Amino acid sequence: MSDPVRRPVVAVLNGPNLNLLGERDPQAYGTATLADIEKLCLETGDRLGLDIDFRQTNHEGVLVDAIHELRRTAAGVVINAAALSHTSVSVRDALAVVEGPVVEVHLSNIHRREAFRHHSFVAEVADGVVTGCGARGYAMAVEHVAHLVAAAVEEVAS
Ligand code: DHK
Repeated sequence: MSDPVRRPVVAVLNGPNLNLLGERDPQAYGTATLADIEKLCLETGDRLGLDIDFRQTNHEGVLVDAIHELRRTAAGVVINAAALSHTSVSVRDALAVVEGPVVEVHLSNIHRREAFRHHSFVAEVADGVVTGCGARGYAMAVEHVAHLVAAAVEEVAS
């Protein structure tokens, strides 16, 4: 029996309160649940030949630990740190040591909302930011990570 071919893993990390998507402020966040978004990411990953490691936590330290765990093994990271995007230097510093590309995603357009949401510590260390595209933004972020990973592989090969 041959070994199954291992596909690159893209981590999709979600911060506080995103477990309540679907019921929480649908005007801002839409009606898709986190399970719907996970399904979308898995489908996008399948299409691109990637495995998706999809996680959510309400705890800053748990998010930092997850980033440390994945920093070398994940081909790239998509992250919606939610409220921690605007407050957490520790999440920012953890992301700074991730070896692969990092793409930040927000469901809502954070620049069209309250002033305290306009700055993101995550954006400072991200290779790209998708904001205001709703659940579809996650698929766009996974696609962009896949593009950056493929570009890096090509550069090494050339
Ligand atoms: C999600 C949250 O929970 C907010 O705290 C951020 C982000 C925006 C989003 O749009 O996905 O400000």
